Amino acid sequence: MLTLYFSPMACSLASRIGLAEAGVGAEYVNVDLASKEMSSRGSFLDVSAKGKVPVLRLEDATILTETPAILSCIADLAPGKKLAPPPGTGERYAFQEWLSFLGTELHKQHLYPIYSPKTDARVKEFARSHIDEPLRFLEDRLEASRYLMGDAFSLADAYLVWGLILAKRASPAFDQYPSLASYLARVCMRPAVAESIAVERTMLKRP
Ligand SMILES: N[C@@H](CCC(=O)N[C@@H](CS)C(=O)NCC(=O)O)C(=O)O
Repeated sequence: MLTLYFSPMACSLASRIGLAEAGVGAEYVNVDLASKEMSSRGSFLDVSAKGKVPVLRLEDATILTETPAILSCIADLAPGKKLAPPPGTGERYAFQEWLSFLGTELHKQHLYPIYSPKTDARVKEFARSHIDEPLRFLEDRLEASRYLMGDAFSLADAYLVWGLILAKRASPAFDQYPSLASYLARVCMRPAVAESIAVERTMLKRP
């Protein structure tokens, strides 16, 4: 059985969506990111010295970190679902291109500093006031294309949908991006996406 280490509504949501879209069962372990503790399961740092979610533990006990690697792995576990282009094809490099863009240009440059308790106010403000750059690029792409990879949903979209949920809250200018807004609404209607978001939102509401 796979294990996904996650924190509710953190970037690990993309991996939960990936597993749900792939129809791959997993055990889910909730990590407290502040203390790095997992309730009654010890220190998360013993699972991954990086101390960041997501972590995917594979059947053979291999520990996989980094969202682009985890999403690629999940897609390859269920090739029939076509959640990523086959390895070794030119399209697969385009898929990796999107995962890298989302990870470096949107997630780590903007969403992470905006939402992390570790960043100070000036850094947060800089990240917030410059988030329109990647959002504009994504808006142009999704004005021309139904999904990041074209006509078909891929796990790059699983990463983007998480990013847009957070970006929508962070950017006062989000309503300037009609294609992103309609893409977000459309992708959130996919049953696997809707269910994954609902599960994690419920956890946040618990006392
Ligand atoms: N490079 C990692 C980044 C993962 C990451 O930043 N995770 C955040 C949650 S969105 C985290 O665990 N933060 C806790 C911390 O930084 O201590 C990836 O692509 O998965």
